Amino acid sequence: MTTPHAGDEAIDSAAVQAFAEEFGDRATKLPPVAVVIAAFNEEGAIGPVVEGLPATVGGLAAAVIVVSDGSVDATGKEGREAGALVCEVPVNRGQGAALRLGYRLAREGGARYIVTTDADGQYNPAEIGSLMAPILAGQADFVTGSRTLGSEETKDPVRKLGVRVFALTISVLTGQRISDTTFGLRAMRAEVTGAVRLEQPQYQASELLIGVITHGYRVAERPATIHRRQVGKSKKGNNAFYALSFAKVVFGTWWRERRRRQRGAAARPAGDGPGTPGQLADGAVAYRPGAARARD
Ligand SMILES: Nc1nc2c(ncn2[C@@H]2O[C@H](COP(=O)(O)OP(=O)(O)OP(=O)(O)O)[C@@H](O)[C@H]2O)c(=O)[nH]1
Ligand SMILES: [Mg+2]
Repeated sequence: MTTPHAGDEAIDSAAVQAFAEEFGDRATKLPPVAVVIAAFNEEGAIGPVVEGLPATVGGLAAAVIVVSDGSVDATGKEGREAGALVCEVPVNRGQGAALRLGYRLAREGGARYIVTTDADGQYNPAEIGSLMAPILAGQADFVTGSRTLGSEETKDPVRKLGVRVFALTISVLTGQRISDTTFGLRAMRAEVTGAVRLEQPQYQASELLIGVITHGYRVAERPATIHRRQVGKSKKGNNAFYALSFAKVVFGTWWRERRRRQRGAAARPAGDGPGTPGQLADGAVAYRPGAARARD
């Protein structure tokens, strides 16, 4: 249940319509996999990223959807020239709002699976296959890459500590062991993005993750790599601001989802409990879907 606010809904609907008008069947008859990228002023970076994505994932054809909101450079042009379907939103709302719109375009266009990556070239497209594998094998609904299980180039100790602290916090709050909560390379069944409540305009990563876990979807992690940004600038803000904003989303979402589940439990017959953990091959952890998947 993605829930944009009233003004957002008008912006999203106009963008969806313009997207369909520009790309016709390419937008409305998507292949099974849609790679969704939020991009803001990523000229020089977005082209090579789109060109570097695989045409097929696990034997399934893939299309690329770039959502650029309020970019003032050639992000949109460069994305189109590289072969992406570009949705341009006139106002800048943030990465979370852009991803939410990208998920909607993917679902409404008929994609069955969604992969996310960033426009800044920090992720390795060759790792998409390993993230999709548990989903295609029917073992998971949502798979996130993990730098803790894989590797990272940053030397920033604050960032490194932050990744671990937030991983521990979300693991404790949700009961799902997770080692990286902000990794931008992810794969999921498309329906997951329509079931989880997504309101955060900017820092959506933990809202999506906590929502997916608390809905009882099967979550897994795979080792993955994060490189340093080579082109352009980070949009994240300084570490302290980011950490505070992120913490607010983590606790706010956890509390909201806890209340949703309590309301759901009160309305459900006994014995209809939450998901239970299971173990996947390669040490990845998955949760089995349970009645916690109840929609609100
Ligand atoms: N459409 C859109 N995309 C955004 C916005 N802010 C960030 N992004 C995109 O989100 C992705 C991640 O942004 P980054 O600034 O690289 O943030 P990050 O990777 O979390 O942080 P760094 O490690 O500092 O790079 C990139 O593809 C950005 O272009 C936004 O307001 N709108
Ligand atoms: Mg980045």
